[in-house]
Amino acid sequence: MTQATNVKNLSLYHFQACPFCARTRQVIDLLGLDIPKKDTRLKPAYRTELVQQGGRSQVPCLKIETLDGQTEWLYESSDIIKYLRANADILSELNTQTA
Ligand SMILES: N[C@@H](CCC(=O)N[C@@H](CS)C(=O)NCC(=O)O)C(=O)O
Repeated sequence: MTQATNVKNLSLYHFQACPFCARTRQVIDLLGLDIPKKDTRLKPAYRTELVQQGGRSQVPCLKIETLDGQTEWLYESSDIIKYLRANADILSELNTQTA
């Protein structure tokens, strides 16, 4: 798992009606994290990106880009939530980009 201190940018692939996405968005809000969200139903190009680069169309998926140019695609809401909760202090310092 990517060290939070090595994270450059995060984004969440999701869609509104997905309950697992809703749970993940709720935790992001509770933790006060500013993570750009990419709705794969509103913008099919995001779904294509997710499938081609992440390997699966399943949402939610957290895209983790690192300072050394690597990208990790973290699937499963429980794993995403666990990662965000464990690293919230460090991740809240991130200068996130707009989706
Ligand atoms: N166990 C997964 C379930 C996620 C899931 O079932 N997502 C659905 C939407 S609610 C999905 O992406 N379905 C489309 C697909 O798998 O391609 C989680 O907790 O994240």
